[in-house]
Amino acid sequence: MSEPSIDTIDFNLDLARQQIDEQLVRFTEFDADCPAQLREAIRYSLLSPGKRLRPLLVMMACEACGKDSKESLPAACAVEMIHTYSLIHDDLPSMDDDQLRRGQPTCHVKFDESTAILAGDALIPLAFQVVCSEYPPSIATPCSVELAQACGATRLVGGQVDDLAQESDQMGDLEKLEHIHRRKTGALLSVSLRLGAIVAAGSSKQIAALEIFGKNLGLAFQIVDDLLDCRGDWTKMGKMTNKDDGRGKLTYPNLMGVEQSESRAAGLVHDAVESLADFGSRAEPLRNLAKYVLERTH
Ligand code: GRG
Repeated sequence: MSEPSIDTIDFNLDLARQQIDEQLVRFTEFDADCPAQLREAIRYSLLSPGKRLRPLLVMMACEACGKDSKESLPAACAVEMIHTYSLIHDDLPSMDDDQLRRGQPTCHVKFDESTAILAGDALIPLAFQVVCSEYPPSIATPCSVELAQACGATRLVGGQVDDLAQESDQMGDLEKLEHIHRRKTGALLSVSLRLGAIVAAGSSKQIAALEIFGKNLGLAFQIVDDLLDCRGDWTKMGKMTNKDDGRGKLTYPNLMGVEQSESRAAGLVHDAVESLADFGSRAEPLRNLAKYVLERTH
């Protein structure tokens, strides 16, 4: 395959975010059997101004593997649905008990707790419905299996369980911290890349390279998240900051200090970018996104 010109790989972030949001609106129209408040709560959380990092990773991985990113929009939306459910549930009083998310009141504060739980619940089957109804079985089946694994008991949910347990235990080391993050944060970032590659029929070599990219990017993302929490400006973050320290949480800055955390994150992003060497210019958007993860302020 010939290398695309710089014009064809010029990934327009605003346009991609607009395409994602248009599809999220379309997928949450629901028929009259959906109670109005449930529909409102789902849309309130799903369409709120998040960074859309995971759907962008799906689209960029698809582009890197040689297909038009638009083809990966349903898979991209499915990952954002799972991510949004996890945020709604993470914010609940029984978990993180947060009042603010993406710059607005959390779902249970805006509506009520049972509506928030059920809005999160409804997003999970919706994600699989979208994948299975928008793709032929040859794509829908592997995407569904990958997504189910990433959000199941050994990964997203398992990571969350261990993270909650660790809060009351307060003993831990780097190995334990990374084991939690590889599942709680890393699983959805990694599966985003894999889904993009599956939609584009990427080779196993390409998928392996994206896997390394995702692992390094996931940890870097989490280190930056911890750093933003300890020095963050909540008006930029759109959620309360300085929460981790107050609860004696196991974080990178608490374990290795701010400076070492910063250089670890930079090293991981460097390694992530290196892993994409074989993709040529088609992976430029992914490289830029990795650099953004390091520099982000929210
Ligand atoms: C409830 C099963 C379950 C899991 C919750 C997502 C999660 C697991 C917890 C959120 C708490 C947290 C700080 C997680 C680590 C980093 C993270 C996932 C931040 C949120 O992702 P962003 O920054 O959010 O991409 P936006 O709002 O931009 O989409």
